[in-house]
Amino acid sequence: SESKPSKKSFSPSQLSRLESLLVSDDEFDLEKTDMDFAKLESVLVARRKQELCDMYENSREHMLAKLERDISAFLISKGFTEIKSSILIPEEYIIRMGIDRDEELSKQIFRTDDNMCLRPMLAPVLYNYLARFDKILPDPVKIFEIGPCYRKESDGSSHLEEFTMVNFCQMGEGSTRENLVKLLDEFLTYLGIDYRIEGDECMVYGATVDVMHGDMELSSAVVGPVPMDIDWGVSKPWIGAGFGLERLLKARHKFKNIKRGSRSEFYYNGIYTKL
Ligand code: ATP
Ligand code: 9VF
Ligand code: MG
Repeated sequence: SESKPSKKSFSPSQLSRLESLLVSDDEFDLEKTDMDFAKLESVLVARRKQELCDMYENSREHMLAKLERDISAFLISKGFTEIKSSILIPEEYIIRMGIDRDEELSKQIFRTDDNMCLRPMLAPVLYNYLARFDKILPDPVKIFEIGPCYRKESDGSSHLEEFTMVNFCQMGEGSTRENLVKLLDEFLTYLGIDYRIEGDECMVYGATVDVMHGDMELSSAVVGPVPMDIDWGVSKPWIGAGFGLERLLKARHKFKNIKRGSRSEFYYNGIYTKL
């Protein structure tokens, strides 16, 4: 059998419009379809309107907010205490995390005035909580935070400059690699997301346990202690992991671009809103 010749070639602006409207469940292949632009656009617009109406009728939940609630409920059920700290943090915390001025991540920081910055990660304040709660709460101390983080990024489909991180950590008894891997498995099984674990290296922690979905990193997880603990007043073993929620949504919904699941005025639950 001969392959079907490509019948349609859309203009760049038509292609971009169709790609915005398309979701992963659609059966159309824009390179092979013999439908014309107007027909295809109207089919896709009708589907997306119907999906938004169904959401309005039935669930009314934003997928990013819902994922945050689900992750919170899971971690609370596992004995972790929920933290909400400020998104604006002292710039000094970046240096204390071992990220020197000439380091790549240091160049990605959104600095504000008064030596403050938008947090690029949750770890500094969680360190402070671990040090303080260790004097108050029984061992082990288990805490987590979920919220916006900011990094200047240049590369595309898996990076946002404004994203949502969950970082959970446990300090004290049971802070073993075995328990970390078990918790990661329970977490991803609960979320229904396929993953594999890989060893990696990063400048902040040294060796990391990376959680991958295809070639996308879902999480970097760490088994402490690490040398910088002493700068944060922490002196017990710990385990911790940081996941990007928009990457979890990208994996779960097979989004081509991470923007579909992010804070956005253009996409609602992965659906383009200019219909
Ligand atoms: P990458 O190497 O992919 O840029 P990273 O190793 O710098 O990521 P970490 O510092 O390990 O990222 O952050 C923990 C998690 O936060 C990542 O595994 C990822 O899920 C998420 N994350 C980090 N940066 C971004 C970003 N710019 N946009 C969306 N998610 C991000
Ligand atoms: C792993 C991702 C240093 C004892 C408070 C917990 C962790 C998370 C890595 C994150 C980061 N670390 N973006 O630490 O859980 O910090 O680079 Si704590
Ligand atoms: Mg990483």
